[in-house]
Amino acid sequence: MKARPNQRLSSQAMAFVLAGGRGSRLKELTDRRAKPAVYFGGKTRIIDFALSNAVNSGIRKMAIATQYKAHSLIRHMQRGWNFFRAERNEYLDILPASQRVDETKWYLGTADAVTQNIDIVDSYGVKYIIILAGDHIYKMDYEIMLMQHAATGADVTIGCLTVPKEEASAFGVMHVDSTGRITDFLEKPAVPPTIPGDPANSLASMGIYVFDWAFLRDLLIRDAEDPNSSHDFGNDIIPQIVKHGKAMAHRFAESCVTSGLEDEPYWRDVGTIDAFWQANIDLTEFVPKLDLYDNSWPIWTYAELVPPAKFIHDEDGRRGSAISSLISGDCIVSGSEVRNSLLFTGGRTHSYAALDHVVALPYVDVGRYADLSRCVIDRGVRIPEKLVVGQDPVEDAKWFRCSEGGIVLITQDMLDARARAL
Ligand code: ADQ
Ligand code: ADP
Repeated sequence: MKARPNQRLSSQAMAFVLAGGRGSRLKELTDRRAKPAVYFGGKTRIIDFALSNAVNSGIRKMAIATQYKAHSLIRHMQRGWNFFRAERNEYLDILPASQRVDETKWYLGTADAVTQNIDIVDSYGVKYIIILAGDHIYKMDYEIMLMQHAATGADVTIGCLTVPKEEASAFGVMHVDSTGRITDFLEKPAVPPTIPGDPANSLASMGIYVFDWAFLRDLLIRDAEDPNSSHDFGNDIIPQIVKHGKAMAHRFAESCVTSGLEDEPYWRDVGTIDAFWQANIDLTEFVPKLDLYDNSWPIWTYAELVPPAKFIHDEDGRRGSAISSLISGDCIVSGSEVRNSLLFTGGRTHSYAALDHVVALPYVDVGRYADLSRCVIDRGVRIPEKLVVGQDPVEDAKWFRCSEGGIVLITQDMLDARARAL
């Protein structure tokens, strides 16, 4: 592609979104949908954050690699992300595993997901490729990362952030020199090295990578022939470049300051029930760290055309309100008290019900006198009258899934089993 002066680098870049992982730590929430398709924040899904970041950064070419339980994700993409126009040189391709090769095979690893689609990426004619995970909650301007990549002439530029040492084993952990060059990279080390001079923290990879496509293309072709490779970015591709090439770190905290998007860097892998619940509840804070109301950086999604949320009082005329809560369209809060909670689209709460610190996914119906706290309720669940959750951990554990952090996950299957047993 011929670059014109003053052109944003994002117009010469594509985003390749990895959305194929199982996300098994979200338990029953990912029984029927892939983690990127899980609902988050009242009306969006997790993948909307990475895709919105890309669109808001000016990227108009995207590919999304899916494999595990992709139906819900693909349906969401078709409904909400269908505004790319080929006649304006905009593309969004959904790339399910085993569509592109002769033999039936899954994507072996994250790098293989790109390798199997080299011809599609070629067809976009881009100079840069940015690899993203479809399962993180954050706001980030990728143009700033592209500019750093182009300015330093790096082989790869990796988004990174500071994490407490105790959590660092879940990440790729790196050392950088004073110029920001990565001198060492360990994928998910059992004993994570810490930042020199900061023994409590490690520098972790966000799993976001910028490459020149020509460079990555060559590397992937060689990697595909390597019998010792697991064809994964974190395990194979990145360590190899750190050793033999030039890998640079792009610090998320600095990027936030430059872009002005967030006062305090906010990035979450909502990979467990506890983390998922907490990140949703974070949004109910007086001033949440993640601002969903910033019109300059909208989180795009598929939104159903629904009537406004409605609040009506009970027979005594007393209850019927929500406070410190996010209430989506088509919700009816009827004679109940909702606090510090999220009701996603189509939620119904009936008289004398009380909800506190509850994350209720779309079309949840809470029966009269139910008393729920610190729980996540799956889509479409009908909570029976008088159900009490969040007060007696032993009772909760009899019927529902209780997380390490004491959050209760409720699905319809669990409620049906309970109804049969009682
Ligand atoms: P993980 O998140 O553990 O570590 P991985 O499980 O490979 O890495 O998932 C990365 C992304 O790829 C996820 O969005 C997942 O859904 C998707 N994915 C996984 N397997 C796939 C496959 N076979 N085909 C298509 N998509 C797939 C990575 C890096 C670490 C880094 C963390 C940050 O390896 O170095 O610290 O991300 O979260
Ligand atoms: P979504 O996550 O797309 O909003 P659901 O939670 O309703 O929708 O369903 C997720 C996926 O599981 C969809 O692909 C849907 O077709 C499928 N599904 C929904 N309900 C059931 C069910 N009771 N049994 C099996 N599959 C289902």
